[in-house]
Amino acid sequence: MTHALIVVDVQNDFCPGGALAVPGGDEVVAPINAMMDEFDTVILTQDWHPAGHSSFASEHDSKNPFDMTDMHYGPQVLWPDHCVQGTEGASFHPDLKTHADLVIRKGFRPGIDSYSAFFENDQKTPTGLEGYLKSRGITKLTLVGLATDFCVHFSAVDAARLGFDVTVRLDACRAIDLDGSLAAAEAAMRDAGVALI
Ligand code: VGL
Ligand code: ZN
Repeated sequence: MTHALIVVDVQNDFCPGGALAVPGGDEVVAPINAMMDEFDTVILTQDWHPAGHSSFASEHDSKNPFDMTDMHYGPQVLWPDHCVQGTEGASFHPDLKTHADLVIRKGFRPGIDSYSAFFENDQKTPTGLEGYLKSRGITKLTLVGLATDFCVHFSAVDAARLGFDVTVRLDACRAIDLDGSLAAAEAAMRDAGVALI
């Protein structure tokens, strides 16, 4: 069995001082670095938006960050501008070990957000990660990183739905937690058959 560690969005903008700081976001770096050598493969994901991305509140008249809107693919939280391609905010945390086999970027299409590392928020446009993992014979995934209730959550649920054996190490994740989103995410992951430890 081939086991991959998927490190989700450990980027400056999700750490204290960043544009969309997750409380304690930088605390995941040390435990993630310590885990890396236990896995056959390490994959990093990177939130990677063009300037003016449609998930940014600044692109919507009379909307503020963390308001909701309706996109053509369904409801969408509007975020502060974050992880703009090529900026310091989009870079990995400087202490994160980045000797990974693959970096998968997501959220680069202007009109659609992508929380999951597998599918964009329309839940059907693939990122290609499924094919990469399956063609390398990887069957088991452990997910860590930011944020527990958005990108880790949707990646874990999609992975379980695609037939991978999925574990989320909550000690190496931190949440945004908007209106109970952390509790809802934990319930959804458990319902999907994800092991939370
Ligand atoms: C994320 C909100 C917007 C995440 C990315 O990595 O969880 N959350 N973009
Ligand atoms: Zn984003």
